[in-house]
Amino acid sequence: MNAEQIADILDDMGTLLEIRGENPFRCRAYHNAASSLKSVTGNLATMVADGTLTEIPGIGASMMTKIAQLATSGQCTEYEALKVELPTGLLDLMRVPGLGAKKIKVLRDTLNITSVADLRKAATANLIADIKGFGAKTQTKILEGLDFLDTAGTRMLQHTARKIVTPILKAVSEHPDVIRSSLCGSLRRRAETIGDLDVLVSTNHPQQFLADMAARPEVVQIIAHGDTKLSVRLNQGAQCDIRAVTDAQFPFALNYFTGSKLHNIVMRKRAIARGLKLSEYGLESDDGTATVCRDEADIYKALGLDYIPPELREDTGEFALSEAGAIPKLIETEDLTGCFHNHTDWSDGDHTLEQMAEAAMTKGWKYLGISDHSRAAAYAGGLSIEKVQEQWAKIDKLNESYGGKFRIYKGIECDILTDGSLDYPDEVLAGFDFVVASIHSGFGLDHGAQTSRLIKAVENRYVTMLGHPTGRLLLARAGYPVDLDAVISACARTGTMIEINASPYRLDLDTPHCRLAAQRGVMISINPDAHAIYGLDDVEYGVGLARRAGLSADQVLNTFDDQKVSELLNSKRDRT
Ligand code: DGT
Ligand code: CA
Ligand code: CA
Ligand code: ZN
Repeated sequence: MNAEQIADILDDMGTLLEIRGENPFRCRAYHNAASSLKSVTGNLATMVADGTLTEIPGIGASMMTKIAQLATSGQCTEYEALKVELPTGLLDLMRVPGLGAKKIKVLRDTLNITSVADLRKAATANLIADIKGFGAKTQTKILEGLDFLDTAGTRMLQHTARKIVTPILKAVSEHPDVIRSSLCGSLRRRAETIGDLDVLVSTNHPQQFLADMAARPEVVQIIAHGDTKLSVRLNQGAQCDIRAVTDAQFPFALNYFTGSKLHNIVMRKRAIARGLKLSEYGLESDDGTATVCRDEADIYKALGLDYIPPELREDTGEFALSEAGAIPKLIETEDLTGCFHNHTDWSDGDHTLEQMAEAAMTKGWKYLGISDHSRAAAYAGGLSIEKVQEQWAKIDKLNESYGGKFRIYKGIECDILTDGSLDYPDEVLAGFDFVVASIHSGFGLDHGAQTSRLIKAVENRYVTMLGHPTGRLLLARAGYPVDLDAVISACARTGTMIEINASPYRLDLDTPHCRLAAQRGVMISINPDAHAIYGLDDVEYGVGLARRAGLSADQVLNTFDDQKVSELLNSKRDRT
């Protein structure tokens, strides 16, 4: 077993002991050892053999014995005993948002709940509300948490979906019988998470084409195989629907299968209002006359509308905009001139300042904003004040060497401490070109406290932008409870920008709040939160979210030229 696997088991042991009601210090020892183990850089086997592992804080002699057992045999006596005593279904309960070891202990002691299935049964039967210290509100929270887990189990992140569908799209576009082809569904709309994959082609030989697709090596299982539709399972259990239509039908099918469902319903109603019938096959009047449409734009035109880009098709106001001729010119990846919030090997990134800058130059960017972690984020190699100053000197040197052709902006991803203060004093913050303020701890604060904490941080004049404002991890962790509306107002009032954290694991801000922020005049920054050079490509997902929120380039910081970007970075701190 490697260090990471062992750390996970130690964490599980700590949790199981907590659920058993063990002394908190003893439980914490396991969690501490686990987190120390995760930062071990040397060879674990050697460190176990020569005993140097015990020199690491949090790992004593008895902990090392357990680690040694796990490292060599993948088992450890105490863990095996714990698993016999406590059903491991209890550990699954830790994944339900809002439940921790303490609550799980109570659930087990009072209702003998030892699995997610038990929990669902009890919550549905209204039994949780009566437990002392729980109540109806907690029960509702638990039911919501269970729903969250359900969706998380059946949906994919965008980058996973893209990776799985890419070989299929390639095969489709290279197939000799295919006339036109396109991705459809939620992935074409660049939705934050994806249920299944949808692919459409036009061809004169649908049956031959679908038979060829069914025989592809990527296909793991055939779910349904008809004359015009094939449903298959691909890698990682992802479902893919492939449909074949005639080329005359293609625009209608493309529009229908792109969705969303709610958008389609409005489209059909608009057709009816004009005495027409819209389906995935065509647009017909009552007497059977077909309206010819060569592409999707023609369909929108026939219904009295300007073209609506796929990212806006959610029935969240796009029809009113389209009718008024006010669909914005949405931002594109090519509009980006650089980006902020990137990590290097000074904290927890993989690559050096030089390598990151070079990768940005290769993309044709004019600047790169570096923001390693601040000192409170010790687990991620957060920088001491001395280190910060050292990095500034290094960046100055590099910038000099670029001779004005490229610029590294000095920044930091500064932790917002529990009380809303920042992780460095203002004198230090003032030395950065920009400060991204983020929450990485204290997720447990209640709604009110979390909101005041964020607003207090936003009020600091050196905070240029707010980082991953909801703290959500898509399909893994809901955001912390916070009044984002109030936080966005505070940003608008203080001239603080907000990032779209473009990591496909986060996409944070979410779409509706991004739209709201932009409407209130808050400048948005599309930040990849790159921890390696290839992470810079994640800006693509941020652009997708910005488009869904209806943003044009002038609402996004990193689309301006270097001089304007500098001005915008300084505008808040220059206010009197
Ligand atoms: P997903 O797969 O859950 O991420 O979301 P979608 O939007 O890709 O949904 P999917 O794959 O079930 O269907 C693809 C599109 O087909 C959907 O966006 C709209 C259209 N569609 C499917 N079922 C219906 C329906 O019952 N009514 C209407 N109006 N459209 C539908
Ligand atoms: Ca789909
Ligand atoms: Ca589908
Ligand atoms: Zn962060």
